[in-house]
Amino acid sequence: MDIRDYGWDQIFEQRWTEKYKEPFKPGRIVADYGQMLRVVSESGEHLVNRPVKKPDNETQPAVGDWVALDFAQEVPTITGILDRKTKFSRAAAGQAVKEQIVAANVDTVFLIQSLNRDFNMKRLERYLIAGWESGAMPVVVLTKADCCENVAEKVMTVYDTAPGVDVHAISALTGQGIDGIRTYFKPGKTIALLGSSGVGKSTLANLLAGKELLKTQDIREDDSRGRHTTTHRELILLPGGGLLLDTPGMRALSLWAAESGMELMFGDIEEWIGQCRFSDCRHENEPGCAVREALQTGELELKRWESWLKLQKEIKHLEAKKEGKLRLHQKQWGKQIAKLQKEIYKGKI
Ligand SMILES: Nc1nc2c(ncn2[C@@H]2O[C@H](COP(=O)(O)OP(=O)(O)OP(=O)(O)O)[C@@H](O)[C@H]2O)c(=O)[nH]1
Ligand SMILES: [Zn+2]
Repeated sequence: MDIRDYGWDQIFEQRWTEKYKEPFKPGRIVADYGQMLRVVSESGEHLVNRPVKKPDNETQPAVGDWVALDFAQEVPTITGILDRKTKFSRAAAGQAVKEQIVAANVDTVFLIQSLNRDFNMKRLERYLIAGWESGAMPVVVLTKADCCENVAEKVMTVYDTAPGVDVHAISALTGQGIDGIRTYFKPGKTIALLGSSGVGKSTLANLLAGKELLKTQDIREDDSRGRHTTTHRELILLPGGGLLLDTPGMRALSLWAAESGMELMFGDIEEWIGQCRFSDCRHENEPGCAVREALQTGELELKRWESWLKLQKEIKHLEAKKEGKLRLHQKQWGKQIAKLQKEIYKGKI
């Protein structure tokens, strides 16, 4: 097996030589089954255990990661993770303040939305922010073009919101736009399919692979989404070269990090804000507010401004949650140290 087909390149080679040597071997995680991970290395495919999480290291391996495999054991084990080139993350569902890495070391992220009733610019905006943030190149793929009367109009709307991003309207049914999609798959390049459940990720994956990879279910009569069918993440080597990562449909994309994504998506707004007379301008009715002015002249669209406000609120909330977690950690540490000091003082240690 040539690991270069799986995306191994000079950058990883360099990161590897800085950190590892024989008998360790590099391998790429191609599937995540929860407790078990499937890894490809030069000697083939291996099923390995998910490494035990250590308290001082929160980094958990994700599909797409390059890992160091120790073959000295009977069953190969993961001993380390190479620094990632890119990662597409979201905030994990539930109460815990936790990052969930959906895809690691991807070169391009297809942000997929269907052109039927599901089309939602607000949702696409969030995907674009997370897409830019990932470090990979975001590409918008609008599926089910056969179900839409005004494809060109919708494509233009996306172009307006995401200048500089490629937009493709496709149909798995008629084959429209599929050739354009194929151009992204080059040997060693990894592309992740990201989007809500039912947008047609698995259908597209099957089409690109030229065979049934994963089961898709027929759409239900009563809504425009498909059933949730893809259960695990899997990286697939395509026959013509290139790697495809189909991911399970996401119910909601809660942002995890957004700084550079916000800047790339809303750089103009940040510029307006910089021009307000008061540095603490709330952009409500202060004199010399450049944002209000831009809204009045129409240079800044109200819809975009409202999006920005809403996202900003969400990011502040997330930052506060992250900070709270950090403080809790510090508090717990503080308690342990105080206890230790007491014991030393009492001569117990
Ligand atoms: N009309 C039409 N239907 C499509 C197209 N692509 C996919 N579908 C249908 O949409 C439904 C959902 O497709 P899937 O490929 O399972 O969607 P998914 O994004 O993989 O869904 P999850 O696995 O739940 O994340 C299925 O019934 C497909 O047949 C298309 O281009 N046109
Ligand atoms: Zn202002």
